Amino acid sequence: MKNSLIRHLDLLKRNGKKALAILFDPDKAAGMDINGLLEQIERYDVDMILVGGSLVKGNEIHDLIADIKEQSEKPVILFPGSPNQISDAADGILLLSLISGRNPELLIGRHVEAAPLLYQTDLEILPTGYMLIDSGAYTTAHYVSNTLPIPHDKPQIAVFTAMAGEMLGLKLIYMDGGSGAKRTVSEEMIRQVSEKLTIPLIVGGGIRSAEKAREIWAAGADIIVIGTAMESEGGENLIEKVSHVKRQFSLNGKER
Ligand code: 1GP
Repeated sequence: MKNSLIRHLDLLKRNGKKALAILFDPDKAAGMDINGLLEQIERYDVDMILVGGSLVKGNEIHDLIADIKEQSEKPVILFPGSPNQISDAADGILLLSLISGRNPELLIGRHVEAAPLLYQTDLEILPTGYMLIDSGAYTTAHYVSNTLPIPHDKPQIAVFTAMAGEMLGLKLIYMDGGSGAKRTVSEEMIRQVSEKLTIPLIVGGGIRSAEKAREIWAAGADIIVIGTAMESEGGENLIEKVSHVKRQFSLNGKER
């Protein structure tokens, strides 16, 4: 089984380096300047492209990945809302178990459906403990998953949940305020969770500025995900600015 992406992310973490992921939701790609964004992604220090969303149809995913692959060498990783978003055109898949919720379908049910499909692909499987965190808005992810998010001001619940995920053998933890979150996961929650994890911590939801990216990385996130901010004008400049912040972390080592 492939493990080069996981190995790369582990190595970055061990060396105190940060990673940047840009998320494309195929549902919203029509109104976006994907070519312009891909130019910036190639030019600056983006580590990977995530593709997926809560409400995407299978063929949209496949077409978008084919377009990306024509223009970009970066690894493309599926961030699927459902098993119909599996595409062999990508390099890997975040196999998400929604460990913040108590919906058995999203803890293990969909994975059973997906397993025989994944077995036939060359995708690298990245087993990921996915945690939805209350972000001040009722997001599509909350609605579609039919689960309650972890309260924004209860870091200890997040810590214990993430620890359980790592103890179960998951390779990544992803704390997500949901797409377009009004507020990001708190620095305090990120700090407490990252202190207890040895596996890489991904944080996403509501990151719309280089300063916010810096705060989230400094609090202890290893990988940040930016999606919605790419849908508005200025997304291309944001890639340049955030990539500059990321480089500073690499030069300075751990900034915490
Ligand atoms: C959503 O974490 C991702 O699942 C990215 O969030 O779209 O708010 O950047 P945004």
